[in-house]
Amino acid sequence: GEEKATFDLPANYYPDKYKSASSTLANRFGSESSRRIPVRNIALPNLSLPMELPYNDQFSLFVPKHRQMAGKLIDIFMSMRNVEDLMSVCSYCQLRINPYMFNYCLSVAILHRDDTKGLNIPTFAETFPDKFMDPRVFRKAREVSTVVQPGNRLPVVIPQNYTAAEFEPEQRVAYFREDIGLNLHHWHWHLVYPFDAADRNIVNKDRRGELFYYMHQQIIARYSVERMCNDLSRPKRYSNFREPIEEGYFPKLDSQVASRAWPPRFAGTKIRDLDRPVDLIAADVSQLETWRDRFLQAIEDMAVLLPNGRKMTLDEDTGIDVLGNLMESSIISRNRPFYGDLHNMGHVFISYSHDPDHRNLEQFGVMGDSATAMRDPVFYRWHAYIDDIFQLYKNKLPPYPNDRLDFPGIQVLSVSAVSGAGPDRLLTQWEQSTMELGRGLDFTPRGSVLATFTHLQHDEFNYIIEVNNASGAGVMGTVRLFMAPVVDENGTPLSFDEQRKLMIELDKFTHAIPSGSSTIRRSSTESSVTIPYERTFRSQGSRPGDPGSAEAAEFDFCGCGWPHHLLLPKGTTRGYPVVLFCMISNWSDDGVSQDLVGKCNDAASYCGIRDRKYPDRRAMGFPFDRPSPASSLQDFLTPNMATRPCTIIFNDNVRVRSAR
Ligand code: CUO
Repeated sequence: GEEKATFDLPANYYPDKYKSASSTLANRFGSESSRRIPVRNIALPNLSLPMELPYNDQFSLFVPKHRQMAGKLIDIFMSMRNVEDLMSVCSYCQLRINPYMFNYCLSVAILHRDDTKGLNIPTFAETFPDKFMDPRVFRKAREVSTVVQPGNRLPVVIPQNYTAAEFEPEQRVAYFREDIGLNLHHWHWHLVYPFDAADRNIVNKDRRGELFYYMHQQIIARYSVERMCNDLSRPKRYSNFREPIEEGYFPKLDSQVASRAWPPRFAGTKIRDLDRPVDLIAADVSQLETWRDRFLQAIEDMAVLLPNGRKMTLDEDTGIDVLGNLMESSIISRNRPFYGDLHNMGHVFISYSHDPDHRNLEQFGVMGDSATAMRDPVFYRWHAYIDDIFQLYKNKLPPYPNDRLDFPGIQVLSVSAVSGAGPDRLLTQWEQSTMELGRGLDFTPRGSVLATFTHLQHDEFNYIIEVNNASGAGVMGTVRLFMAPVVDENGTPLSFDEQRKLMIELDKFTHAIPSGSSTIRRSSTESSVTIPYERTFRSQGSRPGDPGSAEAAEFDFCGCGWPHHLLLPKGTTRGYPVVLFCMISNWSDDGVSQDLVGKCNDAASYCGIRDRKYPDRRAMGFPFDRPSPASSLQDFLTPNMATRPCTIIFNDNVRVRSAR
């Protein structure tokens, strides 16, 4: 069962407006509470900067002023001498600081402090379910929780496809864009990689800029394949900032904190110059163009301008990391004044396009928040453009020579994917799952309220890889598994250059390869890209928030990882043709020797490893990150690679996920 704790606050911790009610507030959950925790009265740090954000406003990581305020609050949380002091300052903040900013900064601090790594806080989807689902759910949940006793409550059903009509073509991929697990992954990713903090170690993580490029490149590749399975073309990059944005988006989300509906963007909206004194934003569209031109110039010159006027070469090992850091524009950008804030401000311009001068007193749209941005079709158009800029740089690198691809002595004889339906037939369908809503509902009586929702799922499968090792000794290899479509939107075979950019990573792992012939078996559930379903959601099988349980803490802070239920694209009912690719590279050229015990290390491909180096020395996306003279995938293969045509067959039925 769930234990409730009450915090006993020093009287001066209550904001003035609550002072007279402080005893009532303290007792709000008193009757259910089994534990009272005294909060130490400490000398409070200066919180005036983070308190400038109004309590009921939205909070955006992409808005420069918000980023600064959050940076300050993270510093405060990081600098508390111990957990008791951190708890004191948090109790003080909780009724004063904007809840979204508070939650973000505290999560960053807990993730990065040595003394809080096992601390339990609820998952984000449970704390702020309003960022992830149809608000009608909350009304129903309120009815259920008021009228029905816990234990007899039926789950509330979150409808599928509630944001647009079926005749809107973009709606065919709404199941992907609006997937709760996918948006949680993106929020967690930006939590693990914050933009701003006085402690540079929090920001300056190993190959952070490159991972920004690669994780978002993979989002675009995966979304493109998802679209192609649904008879849509790949996303059109948003490159002309003066052109109307064709796609509209009506989010149908309510903010419980702001008591407002998230604003929509009408089809055909243009971004316009921003002048919003409340958010301390004044910026012209031409600013984006200036920054963009500077990026293009840097790639043209293969060198970036430093603040001291010198040029720094973009080399083939670190160039992508430097560019990624300039683009993401965290505090480790090499020259923020000159290359500016292109990626973040793109989010900002788009998210305020419905009210650029605040005349309608509207807050930003979903593109302004990393927890909601992936819902909007324009997210993928913006990031397709960002990716294009990175590809311009990659196109200037020489193709990998064969000796950097090959692994002498190692031959991959075959690869296949075997599911219950037989070899090379992969199955997908809808699945209905259940999650806990109780924590995020801001009304009493409390208690468990379950909600069911429907998402894509696949049948698990195994990779079978036949290897011959003629080197005469056992060796260590890195097995790299990718998948890509074989034909374009018109059914024409894809050129290798198009196909390599659509390669989605499925798994990557180190493997000992004995001398002679051997077989590698690997389950799809072990993917280095994904986190298990149970970690993305606390489903009914797990107990939400058992206080202090290490398991619960793992849920919270290893939340970064592609949701496993989206490992495979949807496919089609007739069967969608893809190619499975396997490469075994030489571990002595890729491996990183480091201790990985208990470090959230099972979704490293897109998320890295907490407090550790990225566990692969090769360029992210290797071997497909560079152009190649090969005209086809077959043409590209060296003996340590193999491919296999596969089919993804979608069954348009809903399976109910059984409780565990
Ligand atoms: Cu993740 Cu634009 O960086 O959203």
